[in-house]
Amino acid sequence: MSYCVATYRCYDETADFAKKAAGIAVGLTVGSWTELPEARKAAMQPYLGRVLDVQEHRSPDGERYGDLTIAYPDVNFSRDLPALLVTVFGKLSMDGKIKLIDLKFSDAFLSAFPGPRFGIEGVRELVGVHDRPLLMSIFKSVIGHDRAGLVEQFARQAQGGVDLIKDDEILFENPLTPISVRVPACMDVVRQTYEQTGQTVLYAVNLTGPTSGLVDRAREAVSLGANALLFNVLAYGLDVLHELSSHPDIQVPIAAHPAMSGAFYPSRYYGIAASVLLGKLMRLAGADLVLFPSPYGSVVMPLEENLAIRHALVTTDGNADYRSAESPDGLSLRTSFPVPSAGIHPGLVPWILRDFGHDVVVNAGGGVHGHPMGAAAGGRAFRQAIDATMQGVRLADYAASHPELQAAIDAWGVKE
Ligand code: 1AE
Repeated sequence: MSYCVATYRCYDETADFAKKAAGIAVGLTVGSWTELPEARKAAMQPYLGRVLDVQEHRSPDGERYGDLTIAYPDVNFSRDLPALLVTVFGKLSMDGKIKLIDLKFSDAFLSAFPGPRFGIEGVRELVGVHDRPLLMSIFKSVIGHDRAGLVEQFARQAQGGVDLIKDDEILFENPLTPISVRVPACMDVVRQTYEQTGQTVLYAVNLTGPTSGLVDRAREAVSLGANALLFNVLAYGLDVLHELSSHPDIQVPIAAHPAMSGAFYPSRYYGIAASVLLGKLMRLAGADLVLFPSPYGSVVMPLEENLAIRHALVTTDGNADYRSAESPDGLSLRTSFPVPSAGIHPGLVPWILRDFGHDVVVNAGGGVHGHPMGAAAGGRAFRQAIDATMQGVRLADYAASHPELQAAIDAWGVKE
């Protein structure tokens, strides 16, 4: 028998957590176990959930909670994320103060998921950068721009030495710059940049529109030269990401945007932990890069949660973290690039590298475009901040001989 295993945190001042766990294990699998005759019980045994662990705790501020770990037989659900999620947290997600805080998978379940097509190493290979964190900039204020405006903004970003440029997640198919216009236009700049500087830039074009047209639109983007995609995963569903990332015609990296994830992870009492939603599930569904709010910028997530996402995205020792007990083979998925984002400026780079190491993508929109000397200087300021940090030099000292970094520090400071 093989199982996928879910752990829940349940807040309740009076509940018998062991009883609660037993109720979940039965209720989400065979249903009304206690009312069944003995013969029927025996027949249902292979489908019955098992309580693996129940731990009672009190939070530092005095609230009583239980961590309940339950194993669900693989035989109960098909090998896809919707089936797993509906099994382990379908009806239960609406049943009181309960949050899904971890998921572990059987080898049989994992075998249905090729995971990221490129992963960290593959993305590094594409941009030809192996020895430093990557830098991504974000198109900003492009709604209402025509082709010329878009190209100009793209070129300025590329001149700054960024490795990736992503569409803003709110740039949808539109009459002025649909994929058929913006991909050829921006990829021309990618080619020119390569000819002039030898640097390859990935352009993550936002794949949008009705779900039924996504594969065709992705094919169109790729046939027009797109070398990466951006995808608002949670607006569509994790399984749609899985479909795209494993599609034979879509052989480009996919950056997963976290739009709407705040509806799921921030509450102590409800939803799905960030490390599960933006970590394990994004990686399983095939995201090569995963964006999420950092602990330092304009939209914040606690550092502890950031580190848990990072761990889920980059761990290669999946034996403990990804697999359920009956699954000895562990994890063979490629890793996904962590991309802590939102309100990032050069003065935060030392913190990003301290917390994430070198396998991280530094990502900024306003921090590039809002630079006092322009967007190209904005990119350069970030590259200088990365270089300084990697050399162990204080940003303020490095800035003395790097005017772009100095201007960024004057504008936004350095986080102490
Ligand atoms: C968490 C996602 C951040 C994002 O997509 C975005 O557009 C950030 O923009 P800035 O860097 O905050 O301007």
